[in-house]
Amino acid sequence: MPANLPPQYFEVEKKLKATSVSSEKISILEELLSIVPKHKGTEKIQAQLKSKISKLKSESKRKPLTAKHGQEHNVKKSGAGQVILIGPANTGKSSLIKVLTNASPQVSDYPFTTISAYPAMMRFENIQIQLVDTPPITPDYLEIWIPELIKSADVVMLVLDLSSPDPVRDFQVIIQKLIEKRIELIRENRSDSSPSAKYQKKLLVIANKNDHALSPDRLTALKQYLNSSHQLIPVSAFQGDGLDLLKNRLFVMLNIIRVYSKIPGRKIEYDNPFTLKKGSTVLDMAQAVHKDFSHKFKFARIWGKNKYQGQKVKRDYILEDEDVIELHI
Ligand SMILES: Nc1nc2c(ncn2[C@@H]2O[C@H](COP(=O)(O)OP(=O)(O)O)[C@@H](O)[C@H]2O)c(=O)[nH]1
Ligand SMILES: [Mg+2]
Repeated sequence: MPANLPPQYFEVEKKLKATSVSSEKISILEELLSIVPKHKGTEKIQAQLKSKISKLKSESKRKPLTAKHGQEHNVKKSGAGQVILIGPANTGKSSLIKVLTNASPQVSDYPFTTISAYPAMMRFENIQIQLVDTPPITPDYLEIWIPELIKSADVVMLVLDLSSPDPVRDFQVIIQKLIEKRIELIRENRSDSSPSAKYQKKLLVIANKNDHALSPDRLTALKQYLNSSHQLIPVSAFQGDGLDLLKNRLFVMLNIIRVYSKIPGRKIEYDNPFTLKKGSTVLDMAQAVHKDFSHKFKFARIWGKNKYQGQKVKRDYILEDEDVIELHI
């Protein structure tokens, strides 16, 4: 049976030859796979595309994933979670990274000052959260690797600018650009995705430059537009307003808990918690402490909120944020 590929397929295929960056190749191959009509005649092509994608993906996993001078834009994950900052040009993404972390990315009035992915660590209470700065997304330009970074991030922070004439329009442009890449930014994890979206990511909207003279009206318009469909926090990187709330929100959105390991006769290391997914059990904690502990585990004692202190618990006990666990093996 003939494959009958649409002309669009061959257009996209040309882009494949133009790049040597594996994350871009993966993205193009996925696009080709979505274009190929799904019938018997194209089964072989579909299988070839899928095998190329999985080969590239496993290769890129083996490589050291650091942001190298504009070549690979994969960022090695670090800390308790990864948050990617995206948005139009000059909204203050790099300025926010600067005030939230110890890093010093370049800040300027010119668009495209940030040209690569730039990771930096933000302290929240006793944990570190990774923030990743990115170049701007504009109506005509979206770096091919940004959607890839979004797909692997835990949370997306979209930074808007209250000194821009129309922040609502700015928001719509970014959402639309990502929908074209089949990425839907949502308030919380939802199962009812829109039919065209393949990837969903949790979104926090930040309205920066809340210090600007015209910001109140623009903030009102943005609030009305987003309504309850997205979480919005007004901030000012200049004045520091809203930054504590921002950090708290990110922590909640990462869906993690901090658990401390107690070893009899030793001090509890409150500044060095284990971070686990919400819903994790005592057994997950045992595994995090040492991979052999899950086999040897007998019982645990627990200290924390809303429980008998030192209570004996079994392996399937569900942990809460800031619980202290003494493992008995
Ligand atoms: N008024 C005001 N200006 C800001 C604020 N944050 C950043 N800017 C300015 O906005 C411009 C762009 O900032 P930058 O961080 O480079 O934006 P990016 O392109 O999104 O990374 C610079 O001139 C900053 O000084 C803020 O909170 N208030
Ligand atoms: Mg920047």
